[in-house]
Amino acid sequence: MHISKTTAYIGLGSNLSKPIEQVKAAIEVIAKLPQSHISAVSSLYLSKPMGPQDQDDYINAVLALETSLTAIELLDALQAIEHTAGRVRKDNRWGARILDLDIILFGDEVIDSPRLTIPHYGMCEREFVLVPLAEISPQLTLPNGTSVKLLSQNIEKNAMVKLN
Ligand code: PH2
Ligand code: MG
Ligand code: MG
Repeated sequence: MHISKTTAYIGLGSNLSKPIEQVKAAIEVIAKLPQSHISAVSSLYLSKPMGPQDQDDYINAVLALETSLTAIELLDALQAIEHTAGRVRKDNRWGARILDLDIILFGDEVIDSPRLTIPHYGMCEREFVLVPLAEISPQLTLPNGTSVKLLSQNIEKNAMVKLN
């Protein structure tokens, strides 16, 4: 039987406990998810913290995952990976974290549920999401038709550095 796949874009971020290693290790774990395969991985980027400034710079990246998991199944899997990496959920909005895995886009789906908002609510204001996303998928548009490349060209870069 043929099971159709959706392209999900996942944002990765870390600013604790060797962030480059955290992001690379997370990519290896995501590569082993069931019913899924990675089709593109962006460069790693070194970005200034958005939010509280008394925290270290972040390593960010975005990957494309072809998956026949549902969005909620993917969210469960990503939260399990965050947990295994040692992430403790606490009330620190925009604070330091070992590993953050966010579903940025899930095909053309628009989801507004208690656990999941897709497209990711902050993606259009974040250089560390838009630039790596446009790097791996320059033709991509949001469900409302907006060009990701145009958004990435117009966003303030905040001295973000591409590492590789
Ligand atoms: N994530 C946050 C808060 N601030 N700043 C950068 N540069 N990169 C992030 O991934 C990030 C952040 C909460 O998820
Ligand atoms: Mg996040
Ligand atoms: Mg998150």
